[in-house]
Amino acid sequence: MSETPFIDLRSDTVTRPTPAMRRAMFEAEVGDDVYGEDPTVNKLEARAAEVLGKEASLFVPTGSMGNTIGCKMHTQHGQEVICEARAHILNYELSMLAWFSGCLARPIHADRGVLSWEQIRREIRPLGPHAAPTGLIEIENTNNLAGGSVYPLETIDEICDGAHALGLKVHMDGARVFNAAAACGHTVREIAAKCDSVMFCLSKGLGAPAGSMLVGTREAIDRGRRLRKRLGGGMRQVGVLAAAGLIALDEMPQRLGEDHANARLLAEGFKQIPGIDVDLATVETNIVIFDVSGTGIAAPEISARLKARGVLINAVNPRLMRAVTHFDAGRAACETALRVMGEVTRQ
Ligand code: TLP
Repeated sequence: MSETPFIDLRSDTVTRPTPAMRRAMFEAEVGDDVYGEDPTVNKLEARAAEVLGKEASLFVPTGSMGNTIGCKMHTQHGQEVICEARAHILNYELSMLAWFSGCLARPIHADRGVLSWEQIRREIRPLGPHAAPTGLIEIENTNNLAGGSVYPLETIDEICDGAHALGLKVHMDGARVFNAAAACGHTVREIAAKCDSVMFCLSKGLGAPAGSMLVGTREAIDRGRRLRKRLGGGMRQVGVLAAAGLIALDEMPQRLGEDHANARLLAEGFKQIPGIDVDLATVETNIVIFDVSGTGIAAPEISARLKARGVLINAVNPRLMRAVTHFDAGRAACETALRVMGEVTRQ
């Protein structure tokens, strides 16, 4: 396996498949998944549904496609989707919510990125002479750009109960729901229990080379399967990827605590560097969002200086940067990144 010369903290998407995944991919039994004949995909879909406690699941190439399908399957054109202001569906999916589902995002800013039912309830709109009706509530757990924050289980249940009482569905962007589970001490099954659909990524902290899952009722997933085909996501002999996904799902969640400990190490270390500020209370999982404005150096410039010394950390905007821990950047790599950060901000 070739080694990257960089310490790459840009995202947990950069993880490379483990030797066990590569072996499983090599040996995978495959068939045409558009005909429902790929045994490894079928096994992965059954396993994901079981782990999340839902009737069915769908293997999709990316988290973005999973969210696109999840939003589309619960909504109609001309509706609004309530989400948090930093939501991935609003900020990082090329407006697919508008483009494909014909819906408008109704963003609400929440401290720490965790919406409460009370905040959501105030923004729910019935169809009127001026207002488009609310069609769906979307919650992101963990909330990526809020620093990987975690929804407490009671908050999720309260949001789902409130939404369901009004006839509304809840889709969870659970790209990192296994990180949420590791941090809050509940199972992903408990977290997903009341949500109508959950998308989660195999390709982030769980380490698969590609792929995400969308889980929900059999009826919703049957609809989702047709939407996936419309989007060009019918992938044929894709058991080669599902084989890695099965290992990601069953063997990788147990180690996410290490990533969380490394994120804390980074956050505490960054905080000691003059001019860098981190709210340690926001660091619950594997993401650290930190403010470099006190250094007097713009975040993209810091990013460039780090890169010149072999460390990759992206700027979110001129003040903020985001570091994400994962199994390809362990404790020693994080310690080096801290040292280099100290050096480049002193320059
Ligand atoms: N997030 C990526 C970037 O797109 C920002 C990252 O590096 O974190 N939901 C959430 C919460 C995500 O963080 C991401 C990816 C997705 C959905 C989309 O997943 P992919 O990249 O598989 O389409």
